[in-house]
Amino acid sequence: MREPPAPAPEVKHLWAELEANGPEVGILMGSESDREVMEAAANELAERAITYEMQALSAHRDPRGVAEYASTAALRGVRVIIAGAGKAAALPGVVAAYTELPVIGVPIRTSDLGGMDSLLSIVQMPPGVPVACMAINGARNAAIFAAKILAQGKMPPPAEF
Ligand code: RP5
Repeated sequence: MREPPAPAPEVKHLWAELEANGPEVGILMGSESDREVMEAAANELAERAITYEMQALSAHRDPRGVAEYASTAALRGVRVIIAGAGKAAALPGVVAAYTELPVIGVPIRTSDLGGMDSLLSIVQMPPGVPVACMAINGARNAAIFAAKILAQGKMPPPAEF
């Protein structure tokens, strides 16, 4: 049998840093001020014994950080990304632009426009770059939806009649 190709010496150290057993779900939020809402997603995943990581990362304030996170998440073992953001909520869409992983967006309720700003920002993705948009503050549903995605391929075959 052929050996798999060895990484080039100049990138070998990057392979050592890869954690293919990373968490199954990455929860991102545009700001620490979103954490209270997004905790509902974390709690739901924890109840279902689904591993996750959670961090605040802003598409507008730290675009390079978002690009790095999204473009390396799959390599670390992440299989679904949940991204919550408010106002001009670019985060889920920008994440989807950098990864082939399914992205679930959670529009955060805002004091000025009630979250309609967040909802419309997340739901109106251009063709080719989909984001699954939950309800305003729908963080728990985002986790349930992530669980359903992760369950694909693990279902027992349907009973024969
Ligand atoms: C968005 O702006 C965040 O997702 C948050 O919902 C909103 C306000 O952020 P902060 O000003 O509280 O950091 O980017």
